[in-house]
Amino acid sequence: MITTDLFATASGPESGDEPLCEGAVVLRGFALVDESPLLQALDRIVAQAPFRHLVTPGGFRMSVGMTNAGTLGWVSDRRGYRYDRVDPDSGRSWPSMPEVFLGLAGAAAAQAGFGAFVPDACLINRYRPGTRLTLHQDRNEHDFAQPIVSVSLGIPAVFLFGGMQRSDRPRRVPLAHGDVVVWGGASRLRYHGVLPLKPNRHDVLGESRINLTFRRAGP
Ligand code: MD6
Ligand code: FE
Repeated sequence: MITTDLFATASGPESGDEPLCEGAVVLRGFALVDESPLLQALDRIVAQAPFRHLVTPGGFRMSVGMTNAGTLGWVSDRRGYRYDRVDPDSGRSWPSMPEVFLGLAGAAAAQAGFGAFVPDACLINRYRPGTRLTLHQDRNEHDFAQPIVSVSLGIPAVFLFGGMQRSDRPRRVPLAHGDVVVWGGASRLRYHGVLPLKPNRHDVLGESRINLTFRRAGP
């Protein structure tokens, strides 16, 4: 049978999609089509709001470097985790959400079956070889009916995809440059993390992995 898939990018699943669980899917290479505008937008954001190592409420400095774009940014300090309109390092608003970010996040969410996703926050994580992210839940957002769209750039990492309890043994999901994970519905509150990165180098991003996580944080 001959089929033409003219509207495949509009929404709905495609054959290269890898379901992880109900509500979670890996879209292999989905961000590659936007690679250079994404990287340019990232440079602009980092020039205005450089990566920094936040302190957890327990007093530990995070090994992941973080910054944000959008009206709300995720922050951590001795008082707790929260979203804030203001970058605590500069006292100014976070850099605005680039159009290419909004378009990519909306298209990925639609392909995963979550329509009308308009993120107001993009948390940007930078990992170096050896950097890890311990198992956690994302629960500082207002509405858990909204998915999260996670874009991997740079050197590869192994994503840990766990259950509803921290003690549930996680699956290991390799993520490469351009891969996108969409995460919502029944999976929205699953524990997850990132194994320590192996030494590696990416042509454009050097010895780093950049993860963009798009959220609808506010109402
Ligand atoms: C990372 N990602 O991949 C960290 N959270 O660097 C996350 O913590 C995350 O990728 C919620 C949903 C998707 C994610
Ligand atoms: Fe997370």
